[in-house]
Amino acid sequence: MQKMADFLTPDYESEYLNKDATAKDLVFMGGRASISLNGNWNYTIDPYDTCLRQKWFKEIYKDDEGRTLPVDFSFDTWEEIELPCNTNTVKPEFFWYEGPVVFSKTVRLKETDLAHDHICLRIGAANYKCRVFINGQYVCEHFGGSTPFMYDVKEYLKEDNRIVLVSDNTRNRYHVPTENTDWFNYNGIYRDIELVLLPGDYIKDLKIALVPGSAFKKIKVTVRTSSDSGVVKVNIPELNISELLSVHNGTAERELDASPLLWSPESPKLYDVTVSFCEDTVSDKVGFREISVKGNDIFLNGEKIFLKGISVHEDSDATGKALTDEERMETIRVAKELGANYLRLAHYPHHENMAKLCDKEGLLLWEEIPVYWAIEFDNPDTYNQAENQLEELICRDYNRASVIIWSVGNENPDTDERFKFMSSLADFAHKYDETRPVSAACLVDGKTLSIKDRLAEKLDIIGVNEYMGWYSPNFDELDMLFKNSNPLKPVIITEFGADATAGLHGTVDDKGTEECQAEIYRRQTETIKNIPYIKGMSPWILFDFKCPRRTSSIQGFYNRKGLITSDRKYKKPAFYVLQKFYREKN
Ligand code: GCB
Repeated sequence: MQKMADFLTPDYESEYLNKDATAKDLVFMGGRASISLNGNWNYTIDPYDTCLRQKWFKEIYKDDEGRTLPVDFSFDTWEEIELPCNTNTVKPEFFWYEGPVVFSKTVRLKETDLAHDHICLRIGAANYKCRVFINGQYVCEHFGGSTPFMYDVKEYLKEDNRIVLVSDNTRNRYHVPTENTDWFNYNGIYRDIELVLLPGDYIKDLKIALVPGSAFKKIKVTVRTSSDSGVVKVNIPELNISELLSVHNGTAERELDASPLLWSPESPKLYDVTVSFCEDTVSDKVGFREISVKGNDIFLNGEKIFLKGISVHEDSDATGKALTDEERMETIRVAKELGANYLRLAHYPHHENMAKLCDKEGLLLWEEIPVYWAIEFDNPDTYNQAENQLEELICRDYNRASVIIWSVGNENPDTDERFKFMSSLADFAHKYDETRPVSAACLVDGKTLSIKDRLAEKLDIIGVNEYMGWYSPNFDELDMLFKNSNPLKPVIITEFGADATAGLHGTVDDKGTEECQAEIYRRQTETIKNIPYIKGMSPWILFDFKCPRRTSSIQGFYNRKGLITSDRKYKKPAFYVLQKFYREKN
């Protein structure tokens, strides 16, 4: 009967929409014990969402009278897949697959594991919706394809467990991002999966940073705890800091006197920080630096800085979005070879290790949430998804010195609904993090050919995407754009660029050739260098990347605006034009 009912219930999804894992469920991760669930899982694509419709996770193999029923799944004999990964990259026939994928794993836990008061499932990222089932029960869902989620699953666990995950990358108008993007919508569970073991009283969150305007002499520590009161111990041995802070209403907060060596790209000094509360201890490696904005300038540690950057997607021919640390290090190395001190991580939160590696290697970062192009700005649910992703991102990366700017979106139409939506996000970012400027990559105002966007009043730094010489063929408009503008805040040219197919040659006027791309970089940099209010740039983009919208015979489903080919092997001539510009900028 149950199987009869499932296809008679069109609204099968509604019962899974009531238990969201949100930013409020995230727990600080540094130095924590956990059980990795990476590795082999059984899986199937499930194009008709039958796992949710028929409730496969309940594993009903017999009817009430003990007779064997036919089933449409076989958790333990499905093919194996090694998670994390993008399902699209494991088989050529899955490349264009968009829809639910079901993963199953049996997990044996020791008595000592189960003795922990809290056991949280943490998934670094699953695109876009992910539903979790443990031992036949629905546990939670998460919306948002690039931020981590966590949920206390202790009550569902026993010694032998079956965990079923359903991730679904079906694009949807009301999601963030929406249906239409200029990048590939990879499927699957593509960042780490783990069970995090926590004691009864534990540290929920640790934020630590230099106090803005304290002449680099004060460090503010904020610790949120699971219980209302108690004492938190903060240790930074290299700074001779060992302090006890009392917890009131679940928060301990203090400004500590200190004179740390300041973190910068030239000297990325990190300090070991340890915080304890009851039986719980967490740790982090933290750099102390101040990023600020005044007039048209950006300051790092009180000194004016020009952000010599390049934009990057999280995409690789080999691994899709499930990049390895080696690939991330390669990106950092190549950016440094380019002469960059800064990366724009476009257009969504990249893996948390990227910011950790940039902390260590000394690169500044712009981090962004995928409020991209025209999304449903008038939909409160869409807003909640965007704000939750922003909170998850800030919560994850607050302690990363490399991260200097939060971006609340990219190229959005200047409508009233969008103004309200993105103003609220900017206000949220300011409230949640008082130490970092907020920005967004805005469109040029086509009517006045100037930098003019109502959102600018809510931003500390104005990002501008302009494609003079490419989408706007008249290059002379670039001069006019800058002459027509008088921004009262620093401007970063968050994008300019041009496609170039490696090996395609012609004159500088032949679109798509290496020569044309190099010429556009030459003219752009020549113009930008004379504009006093431009304080940084992140041209589009370091590597060619996969993109379903790009179907011409020379694109072949790739956006070819990279300075380097997607296999990361060939540097186009524009790479060297930008390298020369950045070297001379010193
Ligand atoms: C843009 C977008 C970026 C695209 C790029 C392009 O303005 O922000 O996501 O990939 O242009 O190549 O058209």
